[in-house]
Amino acid sequence: MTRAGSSGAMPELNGKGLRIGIVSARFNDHIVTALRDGALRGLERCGVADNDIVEHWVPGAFEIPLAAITLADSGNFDAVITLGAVIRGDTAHFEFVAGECARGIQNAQLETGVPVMFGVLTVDNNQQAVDRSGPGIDNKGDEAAVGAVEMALLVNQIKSTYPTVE
Ligand code: INI
Repeated sequence: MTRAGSSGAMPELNGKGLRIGIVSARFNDHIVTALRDGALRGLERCGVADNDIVEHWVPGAFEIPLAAITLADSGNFDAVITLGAVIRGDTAHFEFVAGECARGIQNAQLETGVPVMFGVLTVDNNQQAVDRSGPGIDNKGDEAAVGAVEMALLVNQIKSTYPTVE
């Protein structure tokens, strides 16, 4: 039987014309810079133009949600990618920083209807962060970027297929 909609297979992603915002947290910037490089590689692979990418930095992961929801709410972006690294060994308030960051990012996409990707590492130690921010495909920034393109295309397709009924 043929049904409308997408299949479970990974779709061909053409990000040409998509406008993408990136919010990166400076805390643990040796890791976050590698996530950001991965995100840019992922976007380039998907055909997103350099000119269509806007980057903003915030002090730490706790500040990511406000910047992300402000970008998403502006109407200028098809998706927002958030990047950060919360490392348990570095902080006694890991649960608060990581939890509020994740909650705020989910809230940002649900409140605005714009995909906001969670490219924030929440790990026990520096080595786990290094392992997830490598120069190849093992990079959560790259993964978030490809996910941003997939979600932006999906949301745009759903909106154009099923325009809001007044
Ligand atoms: N911010 C991070 O992005 N990662 C961390 O590991 C971290 N630690 O360890 O505390 C961290 N803290 C700062 C926090 O995000 C805020 O910037 C700060 O509390 C000011 O609001």
